[in-house]
Amino acid sequence: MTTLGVLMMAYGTPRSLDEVEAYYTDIRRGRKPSPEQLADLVRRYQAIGGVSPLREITERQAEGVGRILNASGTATYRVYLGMKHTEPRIHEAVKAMRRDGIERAIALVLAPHYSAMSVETYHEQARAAARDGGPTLHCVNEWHLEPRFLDVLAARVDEAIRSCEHPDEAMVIFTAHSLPARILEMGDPYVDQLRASGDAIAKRLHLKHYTFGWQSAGRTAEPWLGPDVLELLESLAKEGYREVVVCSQGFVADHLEVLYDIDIEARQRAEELGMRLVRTRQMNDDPDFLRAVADVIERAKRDAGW
Ligand code: FEC
Repeated sequence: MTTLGVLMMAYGTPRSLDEVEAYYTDIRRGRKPSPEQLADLVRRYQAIGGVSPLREITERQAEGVGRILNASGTATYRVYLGMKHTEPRIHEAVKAMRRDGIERAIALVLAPHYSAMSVETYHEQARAAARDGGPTLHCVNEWHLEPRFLDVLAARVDEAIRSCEHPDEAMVIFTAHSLPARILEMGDPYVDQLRASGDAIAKRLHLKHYTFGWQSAGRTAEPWLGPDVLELLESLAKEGYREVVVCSQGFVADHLEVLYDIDIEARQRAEELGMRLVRTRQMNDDPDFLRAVADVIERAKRDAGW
């Protein structure tokens, strides 16, 4: 049986505070951050303990998905991890596949919702690296409606609601990373996909109170998708809500944007407004979540006719 490659792609995180400047410069496509911007980012990493757990979690996710795929017996798989902003880079993972004689690979980003400004940028890097000498890539654009993924997400939201003092009165806020608002004029599906997965969860759980907000917008002059979760908290407090459940549905791991932006910044704002904020647990290496990702890959294999 020939081995099918899986190019699993993720954001990447600095290994130590010393690497933050290079990381930030990479995110900014080669433009160094100002000393103030750098200091602010270092401060946020310090606030979550100095380093983000993202690297370790991503590695466990890749390893776990590989184990599940190979146990299913549908093919022999080999998973290669490629990061967008740190080592091992996406192009290095593609090169490693070529070196190992992998001729075909499923490419998947560990982010369920598609945008030309997020998932597509990973795919562009992967395709560029595979152009000369392969492997042939089948890229998965989105997997936000994968049934098993929705099962896990619904269970996490349900668990958080149950931990509220007044579950029937709590407002659920589905959040995702904001992007520049110009994606709306580009006809980008990102916003619709986030609404679709949030609506699907709301339907399953018969949620009476739920809404959508954006988090972690870039610090640039152009308009970003809103409302930002911090502003949303203010309007919800004015409407009389006293408990909110934040589900960062656009992310599948614990990392800076969850551990700082929600757990520290948003929680503090909620407390100032007299509200209690409960966050849903992230997917990390939950076996049911890893099974969902394996399902996505197996379906992609069938779609590719491999
Ligand atoms: O834990 C960690 O160390 C890494 C957490 C992390 C994840 C993540 C995911 C996404 N981002 C997306 C878009 C943007 C855009 C900009 C941007 C900037 C940053 C900065 C940090 C950062 N992002 Fe990120 N992102 C993470 C971390 N991101 C740090 C820089 C400082 C800051 O703004 O806080 C703005 C770029 C620019 O300035 O030009 C746009 C999207 C995702 C979710 C999809 C994915 O995972 O790829 C979209 C995790």
